[in-house]
Amino acid sequence: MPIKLYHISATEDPYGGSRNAAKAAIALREANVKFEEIQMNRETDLRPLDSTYRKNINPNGVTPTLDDDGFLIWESAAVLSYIAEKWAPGQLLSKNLESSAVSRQWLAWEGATFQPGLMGVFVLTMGGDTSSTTYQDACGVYNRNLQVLEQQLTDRDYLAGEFSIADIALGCAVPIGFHLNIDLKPYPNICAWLKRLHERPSFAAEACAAADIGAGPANGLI
Ligand SMILES: N[C@@H](CCC(=O)N[C@@H](CS)C(=O)NCC(=O)O)C(=O)O
Repeated sequence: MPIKLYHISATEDPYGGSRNAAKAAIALREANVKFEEIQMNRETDLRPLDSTYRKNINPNGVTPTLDDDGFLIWESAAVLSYIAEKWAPGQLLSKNLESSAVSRQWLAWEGATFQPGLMGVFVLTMGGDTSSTTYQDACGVYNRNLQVLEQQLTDRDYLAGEFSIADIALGCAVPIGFHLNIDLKPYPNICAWLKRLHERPSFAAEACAAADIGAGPANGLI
C-alpha cells in the first residue's frame, strides 16, 4: 500500500495551503520516500464535525496525517519524527543523542512557543487591528522569539548543526511572517538560513513553502 499524506493544496486553498503538511512533504522528499498526496478542502473535508476524515483519519480535522500502510500518525512534529526515524536515521535526525535532543528541542519550541507567537500576530493582522497596544505586544513576543532563533544560528548553518527535522519545522513556519509584513532584515542569520533552505530541492518542490519564502524578497522584508 502506498504512503499517503493528507495535505491542503497550495493552489486551491484561500490560505495558500497547509504549512504543517508541507513539513511532512519536505521530510518525505528529503528521505527519498515516494508518497501520494490526498488533497483536502478545509470547508468540505476538514471542518464539518461529522466528516469522514475526522471519523476515520484524524479526529482534529486538520492536516497533516500520514498513512503508512494503514498506520495513521498526525501532529506535524510527531509525523516528522516518524519519517526521520523510519526512513532517514542519521540524515534528518542525528544518531548522536545530544544532537537529536537539540533537534527535538527546536521541534517542540516551534509548536509550543513559536507558532502561538505567530498566531498572536496573525489573528490581529487578519482582523485589521495593527495599531493597538495588543498588536504591539504580540509583535514584541514574536520578535523575542526571532531573537532566540537568530542567536542559535550565530555559529551554525542549521539549528542542530546538521540539517534536521527542526529546520524543516521552523523553515515552514518562519516565512509565514512575510505575509504579515514582518521584516526579517534585523535578523541576518535567519535570512541566510532561509536562503539555504530555499535552495534545497525539497523546499523548492513544496509550493506553499516556496511561495512563503519567496514572499520575503518580493515584499522587501529580507
Ligand atoms: N498542531 C497541528 C496543527 C495542524 C493544523 O492546524 N493544520 C492546518 C493547516 S496548516 C489545518 O489543517 N487547518 C484546517 C482548517 O483550517 O480547517 C500540527 O502541527 O499538525
